[in-house]
Amino acid sequence: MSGPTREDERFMAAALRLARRNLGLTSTNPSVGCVIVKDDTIVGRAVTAPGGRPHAETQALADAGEQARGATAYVTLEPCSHHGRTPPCVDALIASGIARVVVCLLDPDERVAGRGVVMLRDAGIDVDLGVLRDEGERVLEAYLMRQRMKRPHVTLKLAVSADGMIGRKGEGQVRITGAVSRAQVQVLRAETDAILVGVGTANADDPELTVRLPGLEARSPIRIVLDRRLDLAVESKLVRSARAVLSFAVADSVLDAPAMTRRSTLEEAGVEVLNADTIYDLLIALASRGISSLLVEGGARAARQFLDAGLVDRILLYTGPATIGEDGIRSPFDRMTVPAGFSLKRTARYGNDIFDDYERDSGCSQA
Ligand code: AOF
Ligand code: ZN
Repeated sequence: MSGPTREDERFMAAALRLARRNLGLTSTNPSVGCVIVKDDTIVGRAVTAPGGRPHAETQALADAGEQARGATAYVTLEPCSHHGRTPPCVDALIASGIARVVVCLLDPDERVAGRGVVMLRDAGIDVDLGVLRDEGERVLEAYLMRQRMKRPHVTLKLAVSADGMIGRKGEGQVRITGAVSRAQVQVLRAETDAILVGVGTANADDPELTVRLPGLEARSPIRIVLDRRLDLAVESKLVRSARAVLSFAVADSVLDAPAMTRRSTLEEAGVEVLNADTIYDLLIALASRGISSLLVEGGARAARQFLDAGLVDRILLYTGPATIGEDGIRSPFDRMTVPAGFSLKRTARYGNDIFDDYERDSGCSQA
């Protein structure tokens, strides 16, 4: 048999579906999906385990057992060829007697980068590449961004009222969107490595930034506060829970004496303080800590800083039905004034809210 078929797309779609399951749980490793198919039937399947190991292929092979002999493996990322913390998946595939491997994307990791495919072919295994590549790029966008650009993939999420406000001055959290949108955001949080808010929002809203959908609580991401002078309130929920959920405050590299004192207080409470003078520096620091995806949740100033730096890859805009009026805090943009360089990919209705998903145009990629 040679060349990918419609059947291949079906099984790769299944592997991509599996890969989505552990997004946000496997960093620094990508979440990879693998299905093993014999006589048009799935006989083994797996996704990269939480924490990143074992890899998908070895688990799927174990699932398939003897049935792997002569079968086809569908993997969303090129199988690894390196001895990392686990032996190479390529060796396991060869040893299993697999006849063919269908790969969605090559692995840009310099330890792999095409070697996995070469080794499989050298062992006499048929390999097909690039099946459902566009969808694969989407599922693995965070991993690919960190590998290629050495920074995390950045999603900006904004909830805006019908009159373009993100909150009310002097007030804590204002409900702008309905229950369906809010549940969506919880899933988004669960699938991301880290969430960021500005210190203004942190102190005004006192958010927890955890995942509160029953069953997904354990998937709460790392929390980050952009806080140049370390004004984060020590009694905030974020600081009080810092020992349970890893939390960073991002400060200027040069601080005056009072800020240094606040730094010690925050550190004693379990908050890690990162120094970064620009958004780009921050992203590089986060990538070096293995963070591949970052969700920026506001407020207006933090959103603006990321947009001004040209470091937003995707915008998720939720527009609620109510108006806030004169005492509102204006959003950096609304549906009518989305920044240049972004294209609408999808619009949906969630209850009374409108959801718009924008992606940065390729070619506008910066830093
Ligand atoms: C696979 N299957 O399911 C995943 C892969 O630190 P290690 O040894 O776990 O290696 C991490 C690298 O392995 C990672 O950068 C990426 O190249 C690959 N991830 N490979 O064959 C998998 N998650
Ligand atoms: Zn592997």
